[in-house]
Formats: sequence, structure tokens, C-alpha cells
Amino acid sequence: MTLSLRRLALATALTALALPAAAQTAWDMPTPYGDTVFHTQNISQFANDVREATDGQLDITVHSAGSLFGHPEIKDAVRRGLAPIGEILLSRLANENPVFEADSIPFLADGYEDASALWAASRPAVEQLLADQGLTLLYAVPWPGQSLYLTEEVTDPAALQGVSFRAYNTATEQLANLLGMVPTQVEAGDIPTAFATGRVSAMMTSPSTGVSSQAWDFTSVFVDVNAWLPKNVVFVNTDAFEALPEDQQTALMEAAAAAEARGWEMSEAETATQTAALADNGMSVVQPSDALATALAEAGETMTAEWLERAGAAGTAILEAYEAAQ
Ligand code: PCA
Repeated sequence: MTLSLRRLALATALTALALPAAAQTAWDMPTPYGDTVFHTQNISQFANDVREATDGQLDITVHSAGSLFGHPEIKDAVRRGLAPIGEILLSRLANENPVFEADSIPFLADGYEDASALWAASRPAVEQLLADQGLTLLYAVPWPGQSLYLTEEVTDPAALQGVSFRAYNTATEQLANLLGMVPTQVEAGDIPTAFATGRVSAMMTSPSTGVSSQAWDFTSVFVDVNAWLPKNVVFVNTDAFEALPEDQQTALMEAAAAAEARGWEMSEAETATQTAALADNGMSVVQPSDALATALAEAGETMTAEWLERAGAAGTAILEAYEAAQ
């Protein structure tokens, strides 16, 4: 090798060493819900925004519908660094700490303004609990209000006794029990099969999940009770986040803030459009009878009181901050 060639080789090697930040980072992102669900569409947009803002240097691939990790595994997978980033339904963590299920108590916050105030009141505690596990919260987006799907109209709440009920977290399980129903946990993607095989015959979920599971194939009545707005959260493994160059960290945070704002708007818009889609597909959309509304409200009061007891000082602080914001 001539001297100049050797110099050139050395210069090339040094340049490569000096530019490790230019190496592309590829992140796999497990999520629980299907591609047609607005949360997933919002996440795809978030991933696009991150890719664009980092000139393709941070490349997030979304693995929807539990295809990489099942919903119950996603949080631990991200905590252990098996996946750097993920999404879950926040209240699925209720068994770890009651703070995580504040958004799943019936009628505590049953509109977007209230849900937003409740999120502002509970976000610091949620953020801290996740941080304690090496997770950094990126954003949260609510589902539209949760309403009741039945195979036939019920005006007397006594008719719910013994009905098998599809639950998706401990709060929906408790609500079913309080109304005399028999809860079974079923992931959103398994709803059609659970109804088709007779495992369940009623559920409470958003009009969005009603549409994505084609609820008109196995239920006929949508009782518009709009009782709570549970949230999905997107979070990142803190070590993986801190390993990113600073400009990519900023890009991720900015895309997250945009996804949170966009997601809340998408959710609110879905409330009307997806309820209309249920009606268009033949479901009768009805208001609850006074007796049913009373039974649900009483269950909500019981659940609020029990939650406060379980959540202790942290719960009281959240409710005080929530009330002060209203
Ligand atoms: N859809 C999810 C959670 C809440 C909702 O509206 C589900 O039914 O599993």
C-alpha cells in the first residue's frame, strides 16, 4: 500500500468511528389491537413522524394485534428490553397498583373533558410508577365511552343476572359481578369467537371495538351508557430511550406529544361515527332505562369507594387534583 492509500484507509476508518450516531436504529413495537383500530392507525402515524423527523435513523416497525407479544406480555417485554417500545391498555396493570385503573371506574369521568382532567390528575403518579420499572411514558389516548352490548333489550337490571359477560380488565370484571353477571376475560381480537362459541353473551366496550369486532353479527342492542374512557398508553424502555442520540430523543418526544393530541381528537370523532356505524349495520342504539341507569350508577359509586380504599393516599391525591381541575 502506498502511503497516500494508507492515509485514505485510515481517514475512512476514522470517519466511520466518528459517526456512530448515523447508524440506523430499528425498533420493533408490539401493540395489542388490530390495524383498523384508530389507536393502531395513530401509532402508525407516530412511527412515520419519527422516521421523517430522524431522516429514517429511528425506524419503528409496528407489530399490531398481539402478533409479536400478546397483550399480557407487552409491558414486561418492554421492561426487560425484549422490545424497546410498546402499547397496552393502562388499566391492565391494576393488579400492580390501583392508580393504573383510575380511568376504568364507571361514571367517575365519562366525557372527554373529564377524562382529560382525570388524566392530568393521574399522569404524574402513572409516570412515576412506570419510571420505577425502567419505563418512560410517551403518551396516552382514551377509547370512546364504554357502552353495553346485549343480545336483547334489557330494561330491568335483574335480567342481567347470570349473563356471561366479556371482561377486559379487573374493573370490568368487578362491574359484571356487581350487576350479577359472570365475567370472563377475552382479548379484543377474540371477541367474535367468544360470542360465536357461547362463552359470553354481553360486553361493555367502545363503539370502536364494537365496529372492529362487527358486534352486529352476535349482539343486537347497544345501550348508550358511555360510562368511562379507558386509555391506551405508549411507553419506551428508559435505557433504550437514553441510548438514542439527543436529537432522536427529542424527535420521539415531539412525535409522542403530537400523537397524544391527534389520538384524543380521533377518539372523540369516533364516538359519533362508530355509533352510527353500529346502527347502520342493524343494531338498535338505545338509551338505558331509568332502572338500568340507576343500577349502573350504583355500581360506579361502589367501585369509586372501593378504589379509594385500595388506592389509599395516592388515590385521594388523584381525586383531589381531579376535582380541583373541574
Ligand atoms: N376497547 C378495548 C378496551 C376498551 C375498548 O373500548 C377492548 O374492548 O378490549
